[in-house]
Amino acid sequence: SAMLIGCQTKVKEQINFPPTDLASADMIPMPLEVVPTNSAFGLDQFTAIYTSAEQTGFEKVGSFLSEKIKGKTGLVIPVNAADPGEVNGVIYINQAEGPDAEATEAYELNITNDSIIINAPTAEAAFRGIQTLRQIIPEVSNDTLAERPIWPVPSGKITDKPNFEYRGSMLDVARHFFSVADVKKYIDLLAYYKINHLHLHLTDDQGWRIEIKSWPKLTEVGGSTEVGGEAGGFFTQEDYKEIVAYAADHYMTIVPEVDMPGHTNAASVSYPFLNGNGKTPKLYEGTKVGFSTFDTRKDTVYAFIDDVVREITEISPGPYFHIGGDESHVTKKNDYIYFVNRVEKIVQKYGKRMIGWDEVATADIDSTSISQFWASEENAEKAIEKGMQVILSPAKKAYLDMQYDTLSKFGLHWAAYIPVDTAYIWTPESYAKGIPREQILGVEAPLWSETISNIEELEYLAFPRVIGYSELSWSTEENRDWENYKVRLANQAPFLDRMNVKYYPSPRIDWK
Ligand code: TNX
Repeated sequence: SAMLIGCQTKVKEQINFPPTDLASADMIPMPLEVVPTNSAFGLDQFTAIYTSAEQTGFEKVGSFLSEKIKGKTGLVIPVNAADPGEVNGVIYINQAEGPDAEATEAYELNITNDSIIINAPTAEAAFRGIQTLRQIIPEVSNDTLAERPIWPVPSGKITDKPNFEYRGSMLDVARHFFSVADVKKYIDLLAYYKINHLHLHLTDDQGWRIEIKSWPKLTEVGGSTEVGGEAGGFFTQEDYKEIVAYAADHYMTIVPEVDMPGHTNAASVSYPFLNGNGKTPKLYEGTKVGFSTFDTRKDTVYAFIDDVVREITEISPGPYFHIGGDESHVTKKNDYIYFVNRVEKIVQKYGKRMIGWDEVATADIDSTSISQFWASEENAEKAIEKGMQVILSPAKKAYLDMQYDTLSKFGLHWAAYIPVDTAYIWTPESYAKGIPREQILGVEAPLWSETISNIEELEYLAFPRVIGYSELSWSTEENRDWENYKVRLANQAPFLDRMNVKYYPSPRIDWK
């Protein structure tokens, strides 16, 4: 429970708040249940935050909230202050068992005139809850209610939990490299919408972007260029750890991907024994796919992969390791199956669950491995038969690198044009006939980077569509509605502007 040591709460003054409606507040993703009570909590300079004890992680969540309130309102709100001075309203962030013992991200938010109480079983759940709170703090203060500015937070009760446990986006740092700062900015934005996984596509034909200490040429040589021929770049292991830690502070898991046996030209340029065709390939700056492969019948290739998986898993606390496995068009079918089976064992040896693009389900893999559906329903059905869980990333609906329309400055359109409504209007629960709800781990929106090379271009393709995928993965089917969503989306503009996000101003949205 919250501590209130030495806190002098003065008698609450009566403020006549204009009526509010919590149910129509601009929350994305839409919470499970919202019961408005039509009044408000007056957030102001006399508000204080109190949390459950520091060792539970709750105090850190309180500090995060305080920092974000400062960024939005300029208010400096103390956290667990023994002597906070005059206090006229409290935000409590409490550790409390919810009704659903299995829902580690479920929280309740109770907003009255006197207090805001967040009850959550874990700091992770509290973190999800404070994102909701951030979203319902008005963008501007009301300066007519009292002598001081007040941000009236609409009152009522929210009961919330995610529909899917895996809510993700992928960033391809291989075709074009993106800096640690870029990745952190993307994490900030995704976390605001309760996305909890960031999949990093770390290697491809055009570049190897993660330092492997036992194989230094991977980055020295294989990381030196990118699509278009500019200098590439790579994450040192220290950089990567910084990203992992930053993600953890946002209750987000990094999912590392090393794409193989195809998409491996950069690795084979660095160490030519890997491809087995006796030729030393050249660095590749184009955008074709499907021309490279590892030699799947050489033990030294698996020794190499063992080192790579070991070094990356050592600095990846999350449960997953993604082996790619897509578009291995020049690997013979039997070789591909043999390869995936062997690499799955290496991933498991290092204590991780393997994820692969949907083709991996053609191998004889374990039910604990995960198939990422992008194109083939046939492969998805194979995964389902094997009892595997599936992450939904259908290219026609969820690929962030698809152009919005024929006028889009960036992006491809091999799968579809995906305007903002098309991106939102589909049902993960029933998208593919053969994939039952129980075997869907979640939804991920991949951003491939053949056509984008900096954060502004990244933002143009990801925003606003990725905001919709957050709702598709967090909110229940009955709580999702395009007409309702598009109004809430329009009202994200002040936040996106404040965060300096160069989103695509889709003409289908009446931006605020
Ligand atoms: C297909 S989707 C790919 C990527 C490309 C992408 C471009 C998948 C598993 N492979 O190699 O970047 O299309 O949209």
